[in-house]
Amino acid sequence: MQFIDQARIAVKAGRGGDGIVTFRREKYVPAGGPSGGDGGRGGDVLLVADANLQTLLDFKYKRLFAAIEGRRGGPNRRTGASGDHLVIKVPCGTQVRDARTAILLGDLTDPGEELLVALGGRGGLGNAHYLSNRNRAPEKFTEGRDGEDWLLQLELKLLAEVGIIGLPNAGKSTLIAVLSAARPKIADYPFTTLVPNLGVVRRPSGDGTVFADIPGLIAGAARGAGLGHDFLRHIERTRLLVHLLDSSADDVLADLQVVERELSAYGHGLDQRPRLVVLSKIELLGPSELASKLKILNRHVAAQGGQPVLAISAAAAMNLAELLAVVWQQLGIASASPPG
Ligand SMILES: Nc1nc2c(ncn2[C@@H]2O[C@H](COP(=O)(O)OP(=O)(O)OP(=O)(O)O)[C@@H](O)[C@H]2O)c(=O)[nH]1
Ligand SMILES: [Mg+2]
Repeated sequence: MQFIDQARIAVKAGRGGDGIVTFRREKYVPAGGPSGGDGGRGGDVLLVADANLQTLLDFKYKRLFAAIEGRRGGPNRRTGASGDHLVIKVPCGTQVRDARTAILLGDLTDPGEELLVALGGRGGLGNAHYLSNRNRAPEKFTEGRDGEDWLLQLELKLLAEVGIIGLPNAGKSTLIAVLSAARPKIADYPFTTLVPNLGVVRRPSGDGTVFADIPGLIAGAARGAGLGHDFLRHIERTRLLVHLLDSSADDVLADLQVVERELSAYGHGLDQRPRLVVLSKIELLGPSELASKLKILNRHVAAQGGQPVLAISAAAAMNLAELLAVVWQQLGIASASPPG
């Protein structure tokens, strides 16, 4: 699946229908009065957040959205039908800006949340409106007004509560695959993940929490190196970062620090975000090697006031319940029972 997170679309609301000029023609009524009805209102354009969408991919192919025009007025003072509103579905987490000024128009986060982006034109007035004592047979009417049109910039920030970060090949995608129903590509080479993967992990309460697995970060990522930079944006809104480290690396502390530097270089508060440092692939290590790597990491993390480093294996399903228990605790979600 291609991941599109920015799109530019043009929206146009419906024009109002014109008012019309008619006169009553009835048997036995010598001079029927003006009876032209008003035009109907043009349809509005609305955006609505839809929980079933994950990307802005649809907008790659369709960029013009126009609502229906109001109908002309009818005889016998009948008002024309209003144009239907056009409702455009966008994924939750879509921010909407006026493309010309970059002014933020709205932020559609909750499912069902709506934003009116273009107001339909008012209908014109029919000649029945202009009846007066001075003019018993007005020929005057007005045209419908144009609907608003706007150029919009859409930007999707994935709404995940937990972001899984780390160097390429650390095992991030493997972890989200064992914790959730997400089935990202996993392979033994760096930069396997090219687009963020979202997975819903069941909490003890049965509800889901969205985890995001993002492409690997490398030195210079915050300045644009590798693939990670574009995607750091997606973890801006997470509440917790799970920082995975490949335990088979020679210098796990250096690996940890590379990513830490990128988080602080990127800014936006990412280096202040609560974080769990997690050593992965531990079934590959002997007990003494594991203990010494944990010791080195813990010394560094404790100096920052961080949580103790966790040791897991996604492949061998080791300590995953313990990891989740700490995640729920960090998010303030109570565990149903202590992990066993
Ligand atoms: N032995 C072992 N191998 C693992 C474990 N977790 C992941 N791997 C392997 O590590 C390699 C990389 O795993 P991925 O999950 O693709 O790593 P990633 O961090 O998503 O990598 P990028 O997407 O490239 O950043 C794959 O060959 C996995 O099979 C583990 O717990 N133990
Ligand atoms: Mg990956």
